[in-house]
Amino acid sequence: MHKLNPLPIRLALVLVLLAGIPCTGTAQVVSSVSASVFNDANGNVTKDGSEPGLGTTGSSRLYVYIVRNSTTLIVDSAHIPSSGLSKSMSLISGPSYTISLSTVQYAIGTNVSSTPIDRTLPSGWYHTGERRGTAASADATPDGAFTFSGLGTSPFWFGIQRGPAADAKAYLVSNTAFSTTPPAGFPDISSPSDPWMLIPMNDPALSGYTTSGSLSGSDPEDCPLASSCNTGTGTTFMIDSLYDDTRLFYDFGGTTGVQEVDLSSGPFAIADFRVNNMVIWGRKGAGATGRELGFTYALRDAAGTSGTAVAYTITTTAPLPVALLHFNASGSGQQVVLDWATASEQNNKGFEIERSTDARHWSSQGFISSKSTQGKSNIRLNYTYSDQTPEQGRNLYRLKQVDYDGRMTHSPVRVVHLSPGSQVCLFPNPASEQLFISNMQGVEQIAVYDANGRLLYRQKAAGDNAIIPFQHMNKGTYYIHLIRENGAALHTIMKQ
Ligand SMILES: [Ca+2]
Ligand SMILES: [Ca+2]
Repeated sequence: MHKLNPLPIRLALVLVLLAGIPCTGTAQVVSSVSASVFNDANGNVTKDGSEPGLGTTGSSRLYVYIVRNSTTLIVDSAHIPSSGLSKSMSLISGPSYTISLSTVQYAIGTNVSSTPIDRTLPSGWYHTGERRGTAASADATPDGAFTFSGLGTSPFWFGIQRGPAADAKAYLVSNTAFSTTPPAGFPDISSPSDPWMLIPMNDPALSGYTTSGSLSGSDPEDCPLASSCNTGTGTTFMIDSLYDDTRLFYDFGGTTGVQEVDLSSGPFAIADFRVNNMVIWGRKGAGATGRELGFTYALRDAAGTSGTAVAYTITTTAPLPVALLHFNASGSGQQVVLDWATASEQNNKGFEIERSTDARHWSSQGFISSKSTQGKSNIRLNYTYSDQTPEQGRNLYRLKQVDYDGRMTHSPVRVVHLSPGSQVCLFPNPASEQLFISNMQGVEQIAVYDANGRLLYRQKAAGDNAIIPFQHMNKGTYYIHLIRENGAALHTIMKQ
């Protein structure tokens, strides 16, 4: 096979280059320039000592093109060798040129107004900026193109680098790993009307990854090994979005202290991330499959490029306990009425009513089934229960919320005192011949008024019961005033 002599080819290329230079017919001033492409890990558009030259982005070769802006023609080009430093390219005098970096090959003489130079870098690669010479200021827009005028021999510098990748994480956690007590220095965001629970990000329950619960990822320049950007490695993470029912708090230390992750003005940056400084809150009722807790986050590398946001998801084995909006107990005559409401329910079978007089021994009084559909609700549901047989004196009540899978959670305890005086009984009503009053413990006087407020009758109470003669009363309304040392009660009686 005949082997070509490379020398004539090089000569032919020079001729082609010269043919591409527009001739104005006047004397031409010619200078030669070169371009250097380097891996700008820290994004400062300066080739720092440890930043190598680059001739390719992976499998893609790199080229630079010089376009004379007045004609929009490519007047010279060079391919970048592995050293990152191109051959010299020729310039004639002219007011304005643009030098561009591309992975696409174009012929000299190409008109870029009809065939624009594609400066898009392969996936994962980013321009960090361009400059001419080491002292000159960089182009404000990192886009692989730099417009300049005038001759000179200073090389052109193109910084490129690869973006980082955060690790997607998914945890399955027992809902018992969640707490209602925040770590020291963190605020308690829970309230009776909107209850929440929390898990610190360094909790051992967040397991299954080499970096446990920490945010993590890698970057080809900064931390190339898998997950080697994580807690304590000086890494910046960006919180990109929050799931419903999730809130995050981070302790920045110093004067900044604990801050809530706030996305109202875009992704939330946490520089020099530390796993010990993050607390994850979940709203009660949430957490299980279909209503997971979590957020999305990205890693930001030393050059300032944020990678794609990935999910950090926590699924709890059961929903965080039902969210009780309120729970009240009140005595009314001979009965005690309990009422409560839920803001949301997950897997809720219903509520066992428990009563005690000593806060140690509890007995079940009945069961109220959940009003939700199959235990699941995202709207307010109201419940009532009436205890017709409370004990005299102190009654303690609590709700035992029971899940379909047998798990249960107790509500706070409510106390109702039924004093003997509250059970006074007047009968019959309407009255005809006599009015009987029983259970009058503590009553000192009895007074009877007519509908106009005139006192008709007054007597001292003697014992727990009394009989008031009514046979001479006219038909109508009467008021029976039972007077105690510490107050009085008014009862309305009809005479028929
Ligand atoms: Ca640099
Ligand atoms: Ca990087």
